[in-house]
Amino acid sequence: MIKTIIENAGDLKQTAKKIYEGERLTFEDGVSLYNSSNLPLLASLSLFRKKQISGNKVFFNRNFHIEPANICIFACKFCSYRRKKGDKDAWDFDIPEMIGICTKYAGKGITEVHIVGGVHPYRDIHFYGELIQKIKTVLPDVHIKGFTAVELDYMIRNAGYGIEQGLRILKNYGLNSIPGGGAEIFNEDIRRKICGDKAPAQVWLQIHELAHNAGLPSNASMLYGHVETYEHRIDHLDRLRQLQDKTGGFNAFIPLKYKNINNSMSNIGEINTAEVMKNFAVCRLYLDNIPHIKSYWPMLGKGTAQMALNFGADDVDGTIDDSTKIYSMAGSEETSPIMTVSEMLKFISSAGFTPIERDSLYNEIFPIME
Ligand code: V47
Ligand code: SF4
Repeated sequence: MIKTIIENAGDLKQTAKKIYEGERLTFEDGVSLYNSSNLPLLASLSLFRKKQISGNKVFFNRNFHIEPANICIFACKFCSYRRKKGDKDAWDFDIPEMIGICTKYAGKGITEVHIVGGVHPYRDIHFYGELIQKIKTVLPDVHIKGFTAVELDYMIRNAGYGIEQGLRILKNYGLNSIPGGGAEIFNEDIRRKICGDKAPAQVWLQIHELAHNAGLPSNASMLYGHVETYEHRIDHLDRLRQLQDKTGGFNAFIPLKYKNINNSMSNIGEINTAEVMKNFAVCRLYLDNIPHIKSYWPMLGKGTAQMALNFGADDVDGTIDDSTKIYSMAGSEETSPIMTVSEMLKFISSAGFTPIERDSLYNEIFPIME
């Protein structure tokens, strides 16, 4: 079977051979995978690799999001979420309001709260530190995965600390890990075009490196399908792969497909599903040292998210409970993303995989309580 696949891989024969032999792909291999339109081959290669890493398992967790504010000092062109203070659909929660949200989850088996919002003009790490501390009084066992590197950079500097010290302070408040957002595309020219005012690539990478060194694991992401080329994507994956070689601190990678509703780049169309699947496959194959690839269903929609499990993804994120607006505001078909655990089990098993509940560090949770 493997021999036949390699023999029939045409121009990708050498790359396919490397994948089956466990050899690291080069930049050129990555670009040639992207340039191929042989989707069945990309599916077999990436599924082969996924199965080496996680067998037939697909992971999910029980989580909800807190989005503290959608006001932001930056103006990323792809963002459909940011509002000016005073706009009728702007929000800016104080700590009691956010603790009120958490209280309704007490005793419900939630293992993770994901906190990401706009880069707030005057909140600093002590505000978010107090939030973290208070969440843990309401949900003592919950894992707090919070704040993109871009949010961290601003909130830490705003309080007058260096990044290393700021991360230590947040860890002492109870922060457990860092989500993957804010990475966008690392290439400097493209970053300047789509989000010129936000923290540059080297700051994003440095914050994740310092976080890993401080014992805070993290995720990574890539916003793709806008004005970048395949070479820019491989450059992005390559910088992540190099950092992971150094620290081993990334748990999961999330490819974030650009959604084009209600933002300043809406004139750019969205890429099609075949391109989304190709991207999952290439990310799985190129990032040979990041264990999990996340098919983020609130953004992709359930059908596409299931399909991506055949192109290397082994995680679908969580139950969400209709607690995030980032993607519905950008045009996702999941306008109120929510899945019960029973729905989650069917969602994964009907795609042909074995659902596994996990905690935020990918420890498996048994038995699964529906
Ligand atoms: O950084 C914003 C992206 C990210 C759009 O770590 C958009 O488990 C597509 O951090 N089209 C934030 N993407 C989301 C994030 C995240 C999401 C899921 C899982 C995890 C994790 C982290 O959302 C931003 C940006 O890259 N984004 N607008 C848009 N129009
Ligand atoms: Fe602000 Fe994040 Fe939107 Fe950029 S993507 S404008 S940093 S909320």
